[in-house]
Amino acid sequence: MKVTLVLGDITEQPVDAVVNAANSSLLGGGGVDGAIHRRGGPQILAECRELRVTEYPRGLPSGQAVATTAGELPARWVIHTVGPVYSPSEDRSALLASAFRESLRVADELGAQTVAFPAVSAGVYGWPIDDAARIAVATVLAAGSSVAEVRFVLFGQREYDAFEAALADVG
Ligand code: AR6
Repeated sequence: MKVTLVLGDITEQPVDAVVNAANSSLLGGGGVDGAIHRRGGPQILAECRELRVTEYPRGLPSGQAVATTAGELPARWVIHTVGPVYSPSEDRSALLASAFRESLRVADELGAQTVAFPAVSAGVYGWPIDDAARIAVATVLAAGSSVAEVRFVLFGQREYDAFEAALADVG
């Protein structure tokens, strides 16, 4: 698996699957979630509503992932995952790792070759970026996925630098 870094907007990435840092409701929100629904159009939300009626009546639990169409995005699928809210008093890093691992498991099921990830949990959910980057990079490299390219799409230079350092650390 090749891991690449891009400074930019994940909604502009021509990849097989874009990962969304969603919340358990699957019904949209701010940050990257808001951007994906805005740029992807109403088809994504319609499928999310359907998932709430069928598979996830109580919402998608933290650490899990599920796919929908990508609507009007230049991708085939959106893989919605829910990262944990950062807690300074409780170690939730296993849930953050699970969000990346489960997203790749869904990508493998779909047959996706290229997958773009944002820095899940590192925005509204408050995860310190250096630690979030370390967990993200280590988890995708250890996942044993058939995905050919994982592209981390970072929205700011600080996030990009953190991922670059995390990637350098693993050699
Ligand atoms: N492309 C790439 N990265 C982005 C984009 C974009 N268009 N927009 C924001 N980011 P966040 P979370 C970065 O808050 O912390 C939502 O309301 C952002 O700078 O989107 O997992 C959901 O509905 C940050 O580095 O996700 C949930 O309620 C990273 O994406 C909650 O936020 C993640 O920030 C999830 O919080």
